[in-house]
Amino acid sequence: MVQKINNKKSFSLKFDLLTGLSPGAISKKRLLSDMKGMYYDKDAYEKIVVEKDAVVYEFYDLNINPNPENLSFGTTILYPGKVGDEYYMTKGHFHDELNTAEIYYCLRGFGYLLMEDQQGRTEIQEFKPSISVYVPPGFAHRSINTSNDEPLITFFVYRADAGHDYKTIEEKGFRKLIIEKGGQPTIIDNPKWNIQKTRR
Ligand code: S6P
Ligand code: ZN
Repeated sequence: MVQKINNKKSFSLKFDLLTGLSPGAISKKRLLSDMKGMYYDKDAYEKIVVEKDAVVYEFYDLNINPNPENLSFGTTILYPGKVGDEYYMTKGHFHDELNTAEIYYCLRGFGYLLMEDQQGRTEIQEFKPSISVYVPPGFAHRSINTSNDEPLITFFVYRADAGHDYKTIEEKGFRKLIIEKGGQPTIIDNPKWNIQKTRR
């Protein structure tokens, strides 16, 4: 949406249960080329991005006034696919306002929400239709689609002034990854996790 949403007025917005898309808002798209450095298999990434710069996911970032009393919400549509043996995923981020939580609700598909705090504690919750997930304050979060053929569609709600810190994850990555091994989603230690750099 181009205009700031007036938080003194109610409004409603449709999100399609099958596609996750909203006819009333404009989604932000992240292509493979926007994901440089996020996948651990650099060679597989370089190869696939040249072949076809596919859309990995799209999501809504409504223009809600960023005040602590307001909430922002929308859907994320994470398409199925892999880079090497690593499933399509969102970039993942901490909130700038670190102590703000978030709620996800899975509308369609299968996957995981990977979470990690600054002390290195990892939390992983499974996504399947009708499951809601609470992201505690202070945890970076990344969605991962483990289906071969179905989009992972989630609805999210968070404090409108939370802000997004992408830099930390771009520089360090998550400590854990979820990859396909023997046909199954498998949690591994991130071989590229960068212990040298600290947040902020
Ligand atoms: C916002 C919330 C989601 C993500 C979206 C895309 O706090 O967690 O809307 O923005 O799933 O992921 P990312 O990591 O690219 O923002
Ligand atoms: Zn978030």
